[in-house]
Amino acid sequence: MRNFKTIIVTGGAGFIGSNFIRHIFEKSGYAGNVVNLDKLTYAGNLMSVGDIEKQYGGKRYFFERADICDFDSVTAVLKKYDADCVVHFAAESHVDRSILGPAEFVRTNLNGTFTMLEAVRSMWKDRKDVLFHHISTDEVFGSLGDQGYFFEDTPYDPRSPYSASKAGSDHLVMAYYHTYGLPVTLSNCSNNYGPYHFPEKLIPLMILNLFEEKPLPVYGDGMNVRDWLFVADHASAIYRIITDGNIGDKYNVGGENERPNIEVVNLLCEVAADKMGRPKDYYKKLITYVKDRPGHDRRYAINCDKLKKELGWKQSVTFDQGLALTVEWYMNNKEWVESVRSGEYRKWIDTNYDAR
Ligand code: NAD
Ligand code: TDX
Repeated sequence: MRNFKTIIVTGGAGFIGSNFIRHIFEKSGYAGNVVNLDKLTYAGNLMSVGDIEKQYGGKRYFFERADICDFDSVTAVLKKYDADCVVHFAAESHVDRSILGPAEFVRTNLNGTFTMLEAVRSMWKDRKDVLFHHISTDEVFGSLGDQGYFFEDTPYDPRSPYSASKAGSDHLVMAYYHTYGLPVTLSNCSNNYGPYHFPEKLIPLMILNLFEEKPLPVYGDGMNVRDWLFVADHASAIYRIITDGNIGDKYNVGGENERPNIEVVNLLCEVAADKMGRPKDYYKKLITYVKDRPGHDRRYAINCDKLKKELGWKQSVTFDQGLALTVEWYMNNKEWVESVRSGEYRKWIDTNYDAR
């Protein structure tokens, strides 16, 4: 088992990064430091790590506002904290935004990952007691028909500007392993859901619209299939991989929980009705079929047997449990929701942290 002294988490103010930081402090037994390196784009919110800052800030948790595309800033942070591990989440993550504006995806996901790799290569040189872990997506494998699964060796076939930029970043990470001997691990994960999820993505968007009885926009025929994983389970998988995974290996992470979108939306309507004391089908009248996403991948399904067999990982919650926890979280965290929606937190950040 590898032990690290200081882990830099890029994108730690985002959805999965903040859940990962919480997992390592509260669940993993990790005894070292964590540096959250985040540019705080529209998707980054320090409220998502407010509890961690309060408990560990200045002792074992540190925040650095920096852009992963800025070599000097990233190198300065690596040096300042003498980091021996990077867990790289920072990215532009929303497929619809990548269709409207691909340039930022190429800049952040491709150039940003390249810059991170160059920074660790220049700082770490030939050290072998270090690790660069790259977070990627199942979307790099393309779109499945009714049958079959994505395995670690499934050929890449990305279809959206988002998945193409993630695919390119994966190739760069593996190239640095093969060419320069940089110790790396890489994980490709399916759709996450849970607390702190930015409400542009399907599940939190539907939950917040449900609360306000607004239309629930379902793309196309609603039969596109995604494999849903509770975010805390993704966090535990990543910790397993960075401590025990084979250097140079890729690991698939999935929920083994395939659902057509319309089934997810129907389930959310039922969970919300239960929590709000409404009749079971009360919210279903809000479901509205809308124009499909261009190039909408039909089905994703992950085979994660390697992670389960080699590293003994497994999911901890069922989809019903995870959805109930998620709906409750959004009911009980109105302040976070309002800050994300109003942009108030951005004003606070801009007066409290200067961009480097
Ligand atoms: P997110 O959009 O919620 O968060 C991204 C974070 O990265 C934000 O805090 C943002 O401020 C930061 N960031 C963006 N550009 C930056 C830059 N140039 N420099 C520094 N920080 C920057 O994303 P997420 O859903 O938490 O996804 C995290 C990672 O996981 C991404 O790499 C994504 O591709 C991958 N992933 C996500 C899912 C999912 O279902 N959400 C599934 C598989 C893989
Ligand atoms: O309003 C909506 N209506 C709808 O039908 C939205 C936002 C989405 N959808 C559909 C599109 C997808 O089939 O729901 C499905 C899920 O959509 P998103 O939440 O946008 O996720 P997806 O495009 O599948 O990508 C997510 O999982 C893989 C993350 O955003 C990526 O970062 C991750 O790599």
